[in-house]
Amino acid sequence: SGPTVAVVGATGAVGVELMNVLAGRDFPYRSLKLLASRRSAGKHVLFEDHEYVIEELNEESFKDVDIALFSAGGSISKKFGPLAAEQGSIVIDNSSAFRMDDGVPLVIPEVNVDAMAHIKLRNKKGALIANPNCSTIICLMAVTPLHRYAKVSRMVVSTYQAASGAGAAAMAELELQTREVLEGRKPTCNIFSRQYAFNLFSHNTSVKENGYNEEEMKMVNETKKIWNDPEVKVTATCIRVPIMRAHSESINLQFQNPLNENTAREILGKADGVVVIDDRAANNFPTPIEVSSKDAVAVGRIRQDISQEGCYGLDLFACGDQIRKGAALNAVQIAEHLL
Ligand code: 2RA
Repeated sequence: SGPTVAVVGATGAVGVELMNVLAGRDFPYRSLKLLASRRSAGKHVLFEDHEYVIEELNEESFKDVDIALFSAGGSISKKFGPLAAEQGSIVIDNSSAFRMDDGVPLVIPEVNVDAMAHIKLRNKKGALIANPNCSTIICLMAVTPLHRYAKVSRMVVSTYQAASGAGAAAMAELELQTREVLEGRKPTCNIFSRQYAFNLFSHNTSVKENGYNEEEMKMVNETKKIWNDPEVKVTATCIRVPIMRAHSESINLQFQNPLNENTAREILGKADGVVVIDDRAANNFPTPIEVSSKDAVAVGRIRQDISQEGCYGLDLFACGDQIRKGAALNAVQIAEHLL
């Protein structure tokens, strides 16, 4: 009796994780349809003791599909997302195609689930819901509980982003290059135009007129939309680092009301989807390896910002799995709120 679900981009890193999360959370789908490009069509996938054949995505794919989880890149979302919604599917899109469109909710369930309150399966009406960018999700999971308490007036984020954000091929290239460099061979540079192993570089998205790259402007613009606060000041520097699948973020906050570090630690300790790892004596704080393949965003290095007066500033460090909470888990949690 549950919804019919389609996964668009079923063979990609996020597509595979979407299926892991659907299974892991026992999502009550009545039937599942795996859609991908012609290249992958016909492949057999065993999932939850059932053999699926991947189907080629086309205009007819969304008939009788209640929920369509898209993670196949912006052009596929632009081409098929609205069409699926017109045919009555509720589309949860992982790409940036519709995130800033008025009327398209941009949702992190623990942060702003009210933004999608008007969309339910029982309405029998198609809709588009956008999944925020992974680095935005990880940041706002850590910061929103504090924002609700003391209202953030300015946020400065520096990210250390994993290979998975650039796809499975980037993860494979990082592994290959690491081997090549250790063996004294010239690193193979197909995905990025420079050495990635034992290196780091400014995020690979294009740099705009104002000197910010797309990834940084996503953090700025998506934060304002998700918090429904066009006045909040946000700036970001996004860096790609040689880590497999979890993003790390250094976050500096200025609040309108005072917030002391112990209260902040207490608030975060109770926040859904967040774990606090903040042991100064043991110098034990969040690491990307420890959050990989886990649901929760880990937060630590919680301390008063000594460059700000009184208790109006805080510094934090957060790590979160880019494929999971940064994409697949968040999308499935959105789907759960449609039931
Ligand atoms: C990245 N946020 O990490 C992008 C992926 N969606 O490159």
